[in-house]
Formats: sequence, C-alpha cells, structure tokens
Amino acid sequence: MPYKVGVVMGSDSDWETMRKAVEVMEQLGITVEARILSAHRTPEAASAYAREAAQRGLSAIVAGAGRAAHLPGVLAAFTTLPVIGVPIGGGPLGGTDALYSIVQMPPGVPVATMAIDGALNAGLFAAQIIALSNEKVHAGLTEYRRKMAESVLAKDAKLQARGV
Ligand code: RP5
Repeated sequence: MPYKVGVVMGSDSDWETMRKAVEVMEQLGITVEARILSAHRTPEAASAYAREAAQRGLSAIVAGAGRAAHLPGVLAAFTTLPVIGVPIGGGPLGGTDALYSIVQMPPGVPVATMAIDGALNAGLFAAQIIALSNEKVHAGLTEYRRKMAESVLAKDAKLQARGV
C-alpha cells in the first residue's frame, strides 16, 4: 500500500484516544506510523518530522494534543500536507482549551479540526483524502458507511418491534 499517514500525539497519555485513528485506518488497509512528539518539549523533532513528512511519502498527518495544543498547528507550519487536528479532552477545561488552540489557525495555515476526542473521524477523514486517488480505500470507506447504516437500521427495527 503506497499511502502512509503519520499519527502524532503530544504525549503517551493521548494514545488511548489517538489509537482510534490508527485502528480505523489500518482496517481500511492504510499504512500508519505513530509518533510521540511535543510542540513545546521537543519542538525541533516535531518540526523536523513535519518538514520531512512529504519526502518520506506521507499523504497526511493526524495530530492530537491536549491543553495548550499547539502540535497540529506547528506541524502544519512546516508542511503543505493536510494536517488533521484532534483536540484531546480532559484537564481542567475539559478539552475546550485544546479545541480552541487547534481550530483558531491564522489564515494561510489550515488545520482540519475534529471534535474533542474525535480521533475516529480524523482517521476516516485522512482515509477520505487518500480515497480520492485509491480505489481500494474508497471501496473500504463505502463498505464502512454501508455497515454503519445497517447497524442503525437494525437498532431501529429492534425498537419498532419492542415498541416504546
Ligand atoms: C498533555 O500535554 C497532552 O495531552 C498533550 O498532548 C500535551 C501537550 O504537549 P506539549 O506540546 O505541551 O508538550 O498533557
């Protein structure tokens, strides 16, 4: 599979959330690499990762961070690859700090910001980018949607049979 996505998180404590992005992309047959890089504590390693990402063959970067979550924006500053940001919940402000830090990028350097703890959607969004030029991933996403609809309809059928 020629397409590779980088999943970067600010701390190992972000993994339980970010693993959802990794898992859904792997289910769709996308090669994923995961890294722990901090915008504040390892700024040089984080910027080097973003600078080298395109030439290393990455198609997109999913970046999750909590609190003063500058990681997605810093990565976006060093690459023109699409960067998808995941605000990690928790902490005294419940993740709204991370959400605002990630979503309010200045004009010219976008980060596609997901919901707080929205790592699953981040993985799916990266897959949708790859699906533009990869029929296998496109077919996998179509099947994912079909199964999702099927499961909602099955729940509805159960409710209808049981009554309210
Ligand atoms: C942790 O601090 C987070 O969940 C997170 O990702 C991180 C932010 O890292 P720095 O870039 O501030 O080091 O508590």
